[in-house]
Amino acid sequence: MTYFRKLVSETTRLSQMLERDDRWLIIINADPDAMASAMALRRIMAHRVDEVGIAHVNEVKRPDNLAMMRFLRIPTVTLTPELKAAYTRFAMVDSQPHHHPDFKNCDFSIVIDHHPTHPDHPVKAAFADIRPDYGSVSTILTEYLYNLRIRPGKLLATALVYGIKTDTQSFERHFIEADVKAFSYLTKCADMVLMRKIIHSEFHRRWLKFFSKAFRKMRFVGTHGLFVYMDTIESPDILVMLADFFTRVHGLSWNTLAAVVKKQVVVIFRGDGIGRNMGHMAAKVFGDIGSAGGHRGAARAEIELAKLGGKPVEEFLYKRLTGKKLPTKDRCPI
Ligand SMILES: [Mn+2]
Repeated sequence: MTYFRKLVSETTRLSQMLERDDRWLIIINADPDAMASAMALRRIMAHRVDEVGIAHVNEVKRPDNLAMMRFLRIPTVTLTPELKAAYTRFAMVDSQPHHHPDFKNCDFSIVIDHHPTHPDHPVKAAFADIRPDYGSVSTILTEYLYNLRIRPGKLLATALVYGIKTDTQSFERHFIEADVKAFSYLTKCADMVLMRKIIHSEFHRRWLKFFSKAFRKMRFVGTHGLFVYMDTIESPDILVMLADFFTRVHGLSWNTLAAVVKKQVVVIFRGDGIGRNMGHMAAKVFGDIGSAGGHRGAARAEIELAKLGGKPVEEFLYKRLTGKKLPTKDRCPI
């Protein structure tokens, strides 16, 4: 057993906690890493205890997360007091008890996580394995499976690969060698067709109408910029989704998507990280009138609609962004 680190004492202690009559509930804040890790822990517990359930405290909305639940058959359900009452023991993966108000009033016996610990909130679980250096909890659970000589089935392996991939942003964000090893080990058992299906589930059908509107209303700014005003919408998530989409267009180096959301003018900035600094741009253009700032590649501004004094929003934003008057649509280069 040389491929992954040895976990003799951990797996022994973990196994000792699993008793025949117990009904375990694994509680998560559902994202790909949490769901994959919960599936792996459930696999470890299966056949050793009476029952294992998975419950999440958040609303799962992202299309890739929903695709993952559907195609990899992840049986997670919304946590309710009634559901909780049906279980005798509680475990948590990819979180710590102080991370979410709905985790409170729950006595966790197992916590496996990779977020940094907080001195004010020590984790008191009987079994706690917290490794902030790891890129994903999916990696930690892969090591547990390996040490317990459990070969992950196709769906579990695919889930763990996707967990590692999302948490490390395909190894663009922090990771350690164990994450790479787990990824390479798991891809041998994973289903890459399902994986692609999940990765490519980026948009909801109900979002398509926003694309058609954005394409109609887009205005190029200079040679590499794009500005789109989306009128009034219900959620800034739509702007983020569109702005992220436009970053994938070759020849555009930055874009700005704006709309009125609940009496606030919300402006989302996305840049390629090479040219203009979006954080500086947001602060410079809107810092005097609202909250504005962010990073080199992504920024945001929010301005109270009332501060515009009834001025047409699109004209106001365009003038601020370009210093020029809003051209009539037929004159506007698209
Ligand atoms: Mn994670």
